[in-house]
Amino acid sequence: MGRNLALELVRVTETAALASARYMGRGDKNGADGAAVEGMRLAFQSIDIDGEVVIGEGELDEAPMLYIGEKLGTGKGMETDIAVDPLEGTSLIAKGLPNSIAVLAMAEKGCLLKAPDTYMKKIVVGPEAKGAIDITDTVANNILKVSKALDKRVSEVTIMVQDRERHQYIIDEARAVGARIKVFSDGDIAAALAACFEETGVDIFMGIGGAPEGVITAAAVKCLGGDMQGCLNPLSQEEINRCKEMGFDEEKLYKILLLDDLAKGEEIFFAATGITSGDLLKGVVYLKGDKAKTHSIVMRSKTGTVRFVEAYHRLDKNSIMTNLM
Ligand code: VTB
Ligand code: MG
Ligand code: MG
Repeated sequence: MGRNLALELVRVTETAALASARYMGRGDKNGADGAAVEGMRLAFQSIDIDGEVVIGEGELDEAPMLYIGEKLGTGKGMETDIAVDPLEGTSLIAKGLPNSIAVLAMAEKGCLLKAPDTYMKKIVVGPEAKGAIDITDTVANNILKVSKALDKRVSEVTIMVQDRERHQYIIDEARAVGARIKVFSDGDIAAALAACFEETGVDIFMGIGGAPEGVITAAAVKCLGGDMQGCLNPLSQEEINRCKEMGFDEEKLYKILLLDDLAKGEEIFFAATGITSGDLLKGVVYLKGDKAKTHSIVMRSKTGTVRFVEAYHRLDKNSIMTNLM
């Protein structure tokens, strides 16, 4: 039963990617996001799960689709928690920049952290550096420990950081120890994924981004055997209130979240499809004759299988796509 699910899920992210890729460079964030959300929701309808969105597009009153608490799937099958980001990187697609993806994670009911919509401080490394990170330690010490674990010179260790003022201290410390730095404008799930694959040349992802994105990232890291730590990082009183409303009281609010606090259990699934080409995934390409090509990753924690799926789609034969065009 569980075995088939991972491959089913990739059809969901493919559909979201195909729907939103049409908006590349058109300056229309909302149009791109809406198309991805609708594509994802339609594709979920035929999957045999009794799923519930735990991380989605907001509360019911904010979003008509893929809202937190929405039921997904046919209702037959495994009870699951689902975390979705149908278009991760709305400004990337709107501007025609790299690294936007359609992404989702699924686990057994109760196994994905119900994270508030606030910031989270995160650090991620791949399997070879598992155990070498400590979010409470300095940037420099983390780099030094990872360099040792990877048997690389510090000058060869590359850390990936989102281009934001709030990350200047990371850049300063990384420069001071002599590490390489790769900056990205948006999309920290894709950046964290890149850190889990040696061939991308990215060794550490670090920074403050969305907490919901942090949970989806954790699911991927679990599947890949990498390591991650997080800590909620609300930046305003309003965000602190939002955390409290979701059960993160004073004591829990600044607790260090280990991988299993973010995503736990036996069965974790992760699927992502590139929308615009990035470090790991190629973007959607439209081909002659009403066809399109997608590039995805799909993983299952129980077996540790990681698949890259290159798919050729006949858009004219896909009822969801013809409806969305
Ligand atoms: C983060 C990150 C996302 O937006 O949420 C970021 O996790 C928001 O940061 O991947 P700012 O508020 O500084 O823009 C993304 O990069 C894209 O949704
Ligand atoms: Mg999104
Ligand atoms: Mg996002």
